Amino acid sequence: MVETMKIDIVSVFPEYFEALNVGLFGKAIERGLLDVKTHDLRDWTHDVHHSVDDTPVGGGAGMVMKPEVWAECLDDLLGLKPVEINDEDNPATFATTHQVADRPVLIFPNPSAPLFTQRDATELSHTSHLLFGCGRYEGYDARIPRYYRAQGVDVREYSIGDYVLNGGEVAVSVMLEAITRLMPGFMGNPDSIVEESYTGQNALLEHYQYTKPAVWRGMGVPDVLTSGDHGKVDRFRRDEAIAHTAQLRPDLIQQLDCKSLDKADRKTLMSLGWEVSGPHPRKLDD
Ligand code: 6GU
Repeated sequence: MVETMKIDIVSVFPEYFEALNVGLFGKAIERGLLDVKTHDLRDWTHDVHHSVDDTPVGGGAGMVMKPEVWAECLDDLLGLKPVEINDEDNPATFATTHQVADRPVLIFPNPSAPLFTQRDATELSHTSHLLFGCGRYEGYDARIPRYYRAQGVDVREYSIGDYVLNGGEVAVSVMLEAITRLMPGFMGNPDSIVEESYTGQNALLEHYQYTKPAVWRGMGVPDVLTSGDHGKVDRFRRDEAIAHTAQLRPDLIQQLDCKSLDKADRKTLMSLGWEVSGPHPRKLDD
């Protein structure tokens, strides 16, 4: 028996998520691994204009999504009754607790929130019920995540990168894909997950990949890859991954645990100007 992950997505553009029916994600829905429901936030409005936003308190440009509409929607989806809460006990904060129990996780995409990483995706891939609330316009009333956190819901807010999108829909698609592909049984070949960039504690960017022909338009592939010596191939790829990462993402090298590096890893890093005798690698001044 497969364990189904329930996914609710609330948006003012639910049709955006029709694209989820294609590819591996669509297959996972067909196979019952995912139970995806999209909801139109405007279904929870009561006024003739179906308005979901209002002007910001304190002034300023743009519009902010209203708490009442969101709360009616989220109460329905979470099976909660409205309550008055003691506001002092519930400060505005980005939650940093990371514990997945068998309770729903409510996720709000937010460009001003902490970055969504592979670690978050891995953790959330074990959740049985994910609920995504897509904000539009300038964002949503900050009391919404605070309220549901106070109700015992595991509320997360995430940004997917340092750039601004018009709304949360694209960010939710990104997070959903990153999360669900890590579910047991999602991928045809689970091995392909293991070697990827950003996997595990010791994240490195991947080495270059080549396929046949060995010479294409005059361009060859590194000899070692056709040598048949698997040990040498592994070492070559590992060194290439370390070199790429050191060049493009020195922040990832700095996070490596030196104890997890073998002798050849250390030698490679030292040749690139890194010191590896402390707990984490440290770039020596050039
Ligand atoms: Cl999560 N939302 C929006 N609107 N823009 C973003 C983002 C999220 N992450 C990066 N840019």
